[in-house]
Amino acid sequence: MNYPNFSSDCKSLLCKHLTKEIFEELKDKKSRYGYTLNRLIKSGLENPDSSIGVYVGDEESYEIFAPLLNPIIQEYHNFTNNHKSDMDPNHLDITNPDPNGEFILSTRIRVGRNLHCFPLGPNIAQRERLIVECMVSDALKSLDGELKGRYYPLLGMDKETQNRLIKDHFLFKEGDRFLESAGLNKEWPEGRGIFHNSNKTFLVWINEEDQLRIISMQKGGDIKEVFSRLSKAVKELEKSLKFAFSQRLGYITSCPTNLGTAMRASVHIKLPKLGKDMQKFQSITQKYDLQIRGVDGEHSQSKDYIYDISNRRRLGITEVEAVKQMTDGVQALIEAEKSL
Ligand code: ADP
Ligand code: ILO
Repeated sequence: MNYPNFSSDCKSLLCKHLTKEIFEELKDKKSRYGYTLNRLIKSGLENPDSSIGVYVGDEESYEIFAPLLNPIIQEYHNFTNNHKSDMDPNHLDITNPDPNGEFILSTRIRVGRNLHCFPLGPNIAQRERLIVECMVSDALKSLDGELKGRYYPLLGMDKETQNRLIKDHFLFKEGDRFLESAGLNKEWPEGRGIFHNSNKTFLVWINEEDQLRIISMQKGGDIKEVFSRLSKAVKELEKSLKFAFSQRLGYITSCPTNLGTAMRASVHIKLPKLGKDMQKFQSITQKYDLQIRGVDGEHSQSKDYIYDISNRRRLGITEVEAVKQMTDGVQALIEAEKSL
């Protein structure tokens, strides 16, 4: 493998941080599960419009390829060391930023998790993926009360049901080209699926970008209630599943942007006036370190001035702090919208 030919307009953190020296240092390294530099950077090379450009195949690769990954982690999270966790909803001092339901359509908080002792999705074998599906769907059977639900494998799900779940924002999309290049779509749809309770306020995606995406969501802006449900569910699942975690990087995920809390707390919010003044809009999101996504998730466009607003940073910040920061930012956006 030769040093890649990055185009001059490449903006990914991969092309910024993969110097010739680092490339030479890492090009022949391999993790115990067989992950290589070639595979680490494949998605970024095949998708030159990537913003990050790497997917990690196992926990050990975060150490082996640290000369490339650490600067990427540092730049994305502004932090590299010693994750702190706090998922105690009693520590979350917030109120609903939109009590009259004028702006916030829905709230969703998810965390990514992967099982200890397994390679991550980009490097998992077909059989191992099936074992993960079995272990996680079994663990989910023990949930009761509000969290009680059923697992629906993607294999065998009819297209109409699948498309409706995607359209209603409950299920992951199919055929993401970034994940495809990283090897995350291999043997699709086998081993993938969704668990949810009857009113779809608690959901778990199995074997998408991470082995678990644990999700709490509901209509409106009661962010604390959404967080409390998520916190309870994670605690329950930890009784039967051991998640990959390191003191330095927090919860281990296949994309370095998700390390640490692995949490993305978002609202879908309608902001027609701010949507016409992107400079003002972005000055507020930058101040609170928030990310603006389209209404159908990452790499989608906003429709009817509805935006997905979430915390950008996940490492070096606790879960409670991330949710608080998102809530404060959303409050500021609502005030700005009202003042226009
Ligand atoms: P993730 O959050 O898991 O990183 P995406 O950005 O692709 O991934 O979002 C996944 C799905 O969740 C998409 O359908 C998206 O529209 C939906 N979603 C995200 N935030 C909210 C929200 N606050 N309310 C309703 N749906 C949401
Ligand atoms: N690999 C894509 C997406 C990066 C961040 N999003 C995730 C983790 N889904 C890119 O480099 O733009």
